[in-house]
Amino acid sequence: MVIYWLLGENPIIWYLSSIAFESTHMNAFDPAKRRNFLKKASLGSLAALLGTEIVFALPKNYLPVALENDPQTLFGKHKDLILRNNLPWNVESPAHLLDDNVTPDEKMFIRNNGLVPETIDVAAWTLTINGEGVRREKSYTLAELKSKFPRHTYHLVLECGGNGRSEFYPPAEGNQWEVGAVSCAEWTGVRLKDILDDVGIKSNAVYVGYHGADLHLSRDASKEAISRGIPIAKALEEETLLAYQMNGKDIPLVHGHPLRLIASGFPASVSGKWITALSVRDRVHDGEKMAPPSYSIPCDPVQPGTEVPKENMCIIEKMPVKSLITYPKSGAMIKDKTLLSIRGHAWTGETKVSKAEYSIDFGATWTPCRLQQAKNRYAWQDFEAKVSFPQKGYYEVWVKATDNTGESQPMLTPGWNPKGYLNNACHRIAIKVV
Ligand SMILES: Nc1nc2c(c(=O)[nH]1)N[C@H]1C(S)=C(S)[C@@H](COP(=O)(O)O)O[C@H]1N2
Ligand SMILES: [Mo]
Repeated sequence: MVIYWLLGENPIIWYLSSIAFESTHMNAFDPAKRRNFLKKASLGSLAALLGTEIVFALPKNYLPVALENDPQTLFGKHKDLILRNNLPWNVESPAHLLDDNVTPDEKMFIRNNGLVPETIDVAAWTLTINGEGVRREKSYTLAELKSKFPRHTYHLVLECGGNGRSEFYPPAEGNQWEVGAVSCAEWTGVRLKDILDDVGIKSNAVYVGYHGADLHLSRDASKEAISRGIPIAKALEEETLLAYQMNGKDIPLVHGHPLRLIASGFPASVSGKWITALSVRDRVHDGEKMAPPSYSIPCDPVQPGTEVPKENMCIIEKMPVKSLITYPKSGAMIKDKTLLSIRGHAWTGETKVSKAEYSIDFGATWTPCRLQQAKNRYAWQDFEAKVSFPQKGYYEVWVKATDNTGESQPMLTPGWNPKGYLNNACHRIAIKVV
């Protein structure tokens, strides 16, 4: 099937609906497609979808509520986001929807380990700072946090440690993320450092662990869904925030309303949502999913498929340099002798990205892209280039970023590890010149 794409002067003339490297999205779970389908479906097929009889006839045009629980209806997500799991909710964005410099709420991936809190009492919400490393344990209301401490705004990348997991072989269990478990939104809040100054931290403080309000999947209140943390040096960085706003508004519920830790540059699992308490620890925090193999990789490289003893695993800290081509969508076709505009973003857990290059010959030669400066540290940097092709035919456009330490992206999936973290291989898109 051919879809026509008419964007004024744009050289892209159409996209093939399925072409190499377009992911095999689970269309059966695509909310929009599902809804359209449901509108046309007979009661009999609805019953099949529900897995049970519909005893009383539904009024005309009514959909069973049970089938309305999708990320679009529940969380206002874009209809083309990809559902990876619904218990817990894990939803990915396709690369071409991440084209904005600031990721809008509706295109932002969702990663949950437990259940999204059902009700949030903003007026009664408190943040407690406790642990072996604090001088005076203290609690703050949201109003106190907002009035007592200066407000700061940064553009900050959140990338799931498992982004790109689907490429590892042998496969790693967990959400089979392709490339879209990453976002860069504008976060506003108070610096964690200012709060830690206010409570006073002792010289034994080495780590800050978070506690959130989300329930464990079992609904057992004595268990935590996740409780990770960051070394004290990371906690004291200027960009480490306790955020109460995202993109100029209250944080959406699914992204951590009313208070979220943001420690960009590390795997996003340290950026705790629905924060009720932070513990300043005198040891590496030992909360849920801190211990290997969670968010850990072999300290030394291993042969793919190796079983790695826990004591040989190291907790992931800085995320590696990476980039994403967000325009055009993979599968674009252009007319011969026209230039193709490409663009996307590059980011790193280090200080900054210094170079982005593209290749149309599978990495044999590389040409620099135009690379923007970051808005601030840990913001992604936009790149763009105008690509010319020597003749008609099938091409792949690859992009490779290099950071200020000289580290660059590998072309193949790097460093196999048991849980499939840190795949920062170059992103590539398919292009046909016709
Ligand atoms: N309280 C809490 N915080 C959490 C999580 C969670 O399950 N519960 N998931 C973490 C993980 S693994 C990721 S990748 C990010 C995802 O953030 P997002 O859903 O806002 O995109 O949140 C992190 N913070
Ligand atoms: Mo994650």
